[in-house]
Amino acid sequence: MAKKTNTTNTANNNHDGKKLQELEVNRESGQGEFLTTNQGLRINDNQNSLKAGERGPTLLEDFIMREKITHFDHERIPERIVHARGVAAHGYFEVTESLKEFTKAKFLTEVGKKTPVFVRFSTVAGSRGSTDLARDVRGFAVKFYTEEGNYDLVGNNIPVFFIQDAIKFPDLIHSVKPEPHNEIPQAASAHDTFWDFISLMPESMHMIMWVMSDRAIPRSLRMMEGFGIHTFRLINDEGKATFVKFHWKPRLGVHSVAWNEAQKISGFDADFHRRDLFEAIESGAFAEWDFGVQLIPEEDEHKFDFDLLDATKIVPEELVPVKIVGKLVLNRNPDNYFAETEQVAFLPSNIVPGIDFSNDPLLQGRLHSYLDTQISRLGGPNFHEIPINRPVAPVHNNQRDSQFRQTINKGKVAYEPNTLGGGCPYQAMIKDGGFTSYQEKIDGNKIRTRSDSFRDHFTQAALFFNSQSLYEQTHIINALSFELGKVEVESIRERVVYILNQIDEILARKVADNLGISIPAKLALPINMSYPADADPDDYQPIPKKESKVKKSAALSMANTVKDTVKTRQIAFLVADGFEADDVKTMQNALEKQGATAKIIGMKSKSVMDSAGKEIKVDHALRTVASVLFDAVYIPGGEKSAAALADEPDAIEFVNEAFRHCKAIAASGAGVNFIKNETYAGRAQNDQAVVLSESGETIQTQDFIKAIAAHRNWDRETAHKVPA
Ligand code: HDE
Repeated sequence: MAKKTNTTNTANNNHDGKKLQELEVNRESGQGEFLTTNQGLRINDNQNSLKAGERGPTLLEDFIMREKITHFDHERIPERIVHARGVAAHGYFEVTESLKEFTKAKFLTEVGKKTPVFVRFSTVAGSRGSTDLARDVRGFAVKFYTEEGNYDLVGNNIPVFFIQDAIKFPDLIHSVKPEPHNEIPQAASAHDTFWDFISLMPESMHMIMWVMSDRAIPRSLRMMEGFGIHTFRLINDEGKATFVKFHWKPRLGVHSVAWNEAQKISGFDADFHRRDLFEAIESGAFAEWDFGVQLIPEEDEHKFDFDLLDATKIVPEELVPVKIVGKLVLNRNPDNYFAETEQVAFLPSNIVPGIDFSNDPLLQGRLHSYLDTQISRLGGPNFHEIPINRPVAPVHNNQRDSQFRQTINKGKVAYEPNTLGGGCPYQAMIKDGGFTSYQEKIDGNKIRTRSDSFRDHFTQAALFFNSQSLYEQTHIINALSFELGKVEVESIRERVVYILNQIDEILARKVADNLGISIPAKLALPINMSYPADADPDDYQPIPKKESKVKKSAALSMANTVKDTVKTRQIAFLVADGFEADDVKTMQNALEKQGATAKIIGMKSKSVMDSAGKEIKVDHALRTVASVLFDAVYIPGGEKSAAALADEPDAIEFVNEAFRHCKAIAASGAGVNFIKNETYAGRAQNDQAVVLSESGETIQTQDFIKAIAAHRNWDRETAHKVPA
């Protein structure tokens, strides 16, 4: 019997043709094995503690019970300070175009080369058990297990950040976390302390535009972009550097849910994103992204009207296009959430030869923070030995001891230089892959200040807002009105509205109107409180927004995303006894041919009867689900079924809610009567996402598929008022 069992999932070949799993030695299923203590002693009775007599007290001697309970007592480890709520998957990165001209990093230079990866997605503010659908930034952290060592690209789904300097990070996070006196609210930025901080931090405004947009409520983690955010450097064989920004572009497009929907999903299924990723991978629908780079020659560093080192800025794709050079495929779920997803440790300081940092002051602080935080979270400096964190590249050095040391280092030599160990392990020359830092020339005063080139806080915030479609702008206004509406202190709202007015007057006016206030003409407080005590505040005032070289950037609007696929979309088929079996078959076949999934929702949990009296298994009972968990809804024909749905308030609400959330709705035969007589969708006119095929007509499967692929018919929001 094999002691260790490997997973049987899709193989991930790394550069040497070895499987990642082969390098992970600690996988264990217990399948076919005896139950033992942690010392390997076989256990004979796991049901009863050792007692003095049948009804007597339990004995201290019961080392088996004590070992089991002691281990249990210590099962929890501290959750991450931020990004505590996460989900992850294994996969691979494949080079599709060589970057050899720009970098010597081996995992980026050979077309076709595959590097195993582990990717963790997360929300930022909430605790480990919080809802997936919080309005929040999503973490997008990728660990590449390269032959030259682990490379971690620890990014987000939003390409900019709230602050420009790492020293402010603890303040930002303290402001967004639940307020310390009552620990309310969980996983939400809609409260006083967050907006108080933001109102005094005008540099956050570009990020605020993104976080108040639908980007912060993704439909799926598989349908969001990822960004490295900071400017990094690529270094080639000749030692020449090129600035680079990293991008992940989802092959299914960038899609989001509606805010009203997000709030309801949080109630119906707080694990919505986690489940979606897990189920997609289990079903073989692997998550895929294109990997892109924006390359900027060192000589062009000062060519832009913003600073490349400022993490509150993007490089518009109109100025520097994104070049696609690779793809990411997530194809294997972890075997164990704790051992892999929880214990994985990402460090922006994990780099390989061919990649280097820039002087972005946010990045520089991160290079310290991530290593530091793992020491308390994972209990000491040996966390790199945890299987999920181990590089596939061999590790040899003179570091020794500390908590949870796993490696049994041989010999008496733990220092360098040495002769007793033959000088080993020895330093690597550059030709042998030895890492050297890019020799950037620095000549400056040691000084606590920020470059003037970091002072423009509003130009790109305005660029983002102007690049949005009308419905996206409305969603931003609504989100700001929701968040500020939850703020209790009037002066905080006023300060934020004042700053919004620096970005766009209509935006500020609409938010102010929703709040029932007017835009303040000036602020009682200076808008940036974060200048040093003895500095001249004027030197720290943000400058008014400038005329941007790029007026609108298509890449910033989700309206321009991929809209020609229904792959992995979940379609609810709402049925009751007597539904028309042929309708269901026709629609199901058409959808499944395109990679969507039909889910039969019946009145009862087990099964439902079709028009021919045949019993069909249901996927869900209506009472356990809601329309917010699906992408679209279809009502097949069948008089009896349609009549039963008309009698069921949950069925009517299901369709009304899908309609309100601008989803595609289709019906055929008697199902059309149900839609027309009982739901708001029946009143819709010229709505291409309501596809009705009357009795006797051919079912318009292709129109329905097109409407689902378009994701939502957002125009409905202005055309109809639906109280769902
Ligand atoms: Fe993080 N961040 N961060 N962050 N961050 C952490 O590290 C920190 C920032 C990001 O799935 C922590 O291992 C500082 C930007 C992700 O495990 C901590 C600053 C970006 C994850 C930390 C930032 C990120 C983290 C908490 C300001 C996008 C989750 C646990 C300088 C580029 C990784 C941990 C995972 C996690 C510090 C800002 C992304 C405390 C000091 C900007 C995706 O070390």
